[in-house]
Amino acid sequence: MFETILYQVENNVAWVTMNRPDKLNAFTEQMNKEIIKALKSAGKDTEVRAVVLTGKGRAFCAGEDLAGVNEDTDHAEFLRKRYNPMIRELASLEKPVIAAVNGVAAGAGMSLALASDFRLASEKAAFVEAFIHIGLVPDSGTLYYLPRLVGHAKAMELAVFGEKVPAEKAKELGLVNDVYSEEEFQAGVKAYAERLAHMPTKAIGLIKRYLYKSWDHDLSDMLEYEAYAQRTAGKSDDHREGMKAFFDKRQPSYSGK
Ligand code: T3D
Repeated sequence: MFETILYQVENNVAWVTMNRPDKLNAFTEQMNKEIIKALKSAGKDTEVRAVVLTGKGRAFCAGEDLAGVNEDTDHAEFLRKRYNPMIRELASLEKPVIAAVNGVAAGAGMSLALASDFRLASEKAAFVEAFIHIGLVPDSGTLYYLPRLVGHAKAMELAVFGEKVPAEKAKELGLVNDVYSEEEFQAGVKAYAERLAHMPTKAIGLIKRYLYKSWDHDLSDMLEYEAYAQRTAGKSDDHREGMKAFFDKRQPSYSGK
């Protein structure tokens, strides 16, 4: 079904693994398309309640495969056709997405991680805003996400100097949620993803949707969005189960509905 990625669903988690390890999982047009297809499929599949994006081999993703870029490349069309739809798909997927950053994430590979809802890093991971080294500007959502994650001043520094940020430093900056030793990385990501996959999925989807809205809406709008979101969440089976479990003094068992 896929040639450049692997896709597997296990314990309510969809694992999307970029699979061009000999090219540090650099993007090709086909890989962009296959990631979009995988995200759409995870969105539609009611069994899937969390998504993990990761890379095969020593890298997470080295950004665009530069072998495909030349003087005739129309960079704007490149982004509109290939990268922007991928980032939009990720942002609009109302299920939690974890970037499991196993190795270097550079250029649009870093953008993909930034657009995810959670970033878990192996101690071997590093983040590079590589664009500047080839005279380009950060794209694929980085100019949106980066300042929101690390603040304007740090975003400017990372984007302009393009220095490699190791995992621990990335955690200090607020770029990643957690760092694991190489040995513990796989099990740590699995536990994190499965924990998310057994939480109230609808409520998580609503949290994601309205946190995005908060970035360009005022308090008054947000109070109204909260009321709307709470009505929706309040009608879910998971709310009913959470309430029942509270009064029964037991752990809730959420269905994601
Ligand atoms: O129109 C547009 O272009 C807009 C779209 C833009 C999207 C983008 O992502 S632009 C940014 C593209 N990415 C980069 O510029 C990153 C380039 N790569 C690097 O900076 C470094 O390779 C890394 C920091 C990712 C990793 O460094 P390191 O030291 O671990 O590995 P390396 O030795 O540099 O690379 C290993 C091999 O992978 C090497 O090939 P070789 O010498 O073994 O044959 C290297 O050329 C190749 N490689 C790494 N990144 C890419 C790549 N080949 C093609 N495309 C790459 N992006």
